[in-house]
Amino acid sequence: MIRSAKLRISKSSINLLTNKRLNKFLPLYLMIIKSAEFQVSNTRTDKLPPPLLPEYAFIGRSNVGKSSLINMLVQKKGLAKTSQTPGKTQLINHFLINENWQLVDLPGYGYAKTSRSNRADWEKFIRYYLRNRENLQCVFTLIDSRVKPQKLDIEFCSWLGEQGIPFVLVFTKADKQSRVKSDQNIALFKKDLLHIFEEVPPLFLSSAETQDGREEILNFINDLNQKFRLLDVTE
Ligand SMILES: Nc1nc2c(ncn2[C@@H]2O[C@H](COP(=O)(O)OP(=O)(O)OP(=O)(O)O)[C@@H](O)[C@H]2O)c(=O)[nH]1
Ligand SMILES: [Mg+2]
Repeated sequence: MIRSAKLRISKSSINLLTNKRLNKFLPLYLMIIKSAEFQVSNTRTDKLPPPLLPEYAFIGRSNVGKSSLINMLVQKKGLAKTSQTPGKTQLINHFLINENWQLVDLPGYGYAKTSRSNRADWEKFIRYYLRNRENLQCVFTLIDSRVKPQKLDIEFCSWLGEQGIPFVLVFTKADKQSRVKSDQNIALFKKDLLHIFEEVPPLFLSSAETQDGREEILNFINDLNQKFRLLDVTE
């Protein structure tokens, strides 16, 4: 049994962020995005930007909406390339936000048209990045809110937990069905995770269309940014 998603933030702040009732009493100041720039694309982990700024990686099945969510968060359409065809993002793409933190768009997993050896390469490369990136503060694991829990997603969360990699869940494309339907799928997903984890990580419901979830996700990132210390990296 994996204890928790081991977030490097205090438990109380997780509760505040995820408890809707308490949220009402939080001073809601939204992080302002002043700049969002493409930095670099990589197929190799030894060419990544130096690990000096807090970093957040977006991962999930092909087509789940990783690139769209990044664009929605920073309000810059076309910054991360999106496509109706799965498998668009093939590289590790770094974006510099407000000149003091980084978003990372990762290739999707479970892309059926990729050959088995390509998939194996993907696995090695991405898993190496996730395990070894010193400044990675949190992995945003995206799940399609329209579907029932998928084995691949659960296995991936389980692997993150085993590795002690901090992660949260973002259920995407909320605009595509009713809130009730999304909530049902989220509840099923939580139930499956509770077979593996003692508690579920923080989760968000989002839509790149309606911008739902933007405020909550940016507040969450802002909170972790405040806690980032370069010392953590060099220790
Ligand atoms: N209605 C709706 N469509 C979305 C949303 N998010 C993404 N899409 C659409 O879903 C498709 C895939 O979006 P992407 O952002 O490219 O997905 P991705 O996860 O980056 O895909 P890969 O890079 O191929 O792994 C595009 O046609 C998007 O317009 C959303 O919240 N609502
Ligand atoms: Mg993409």
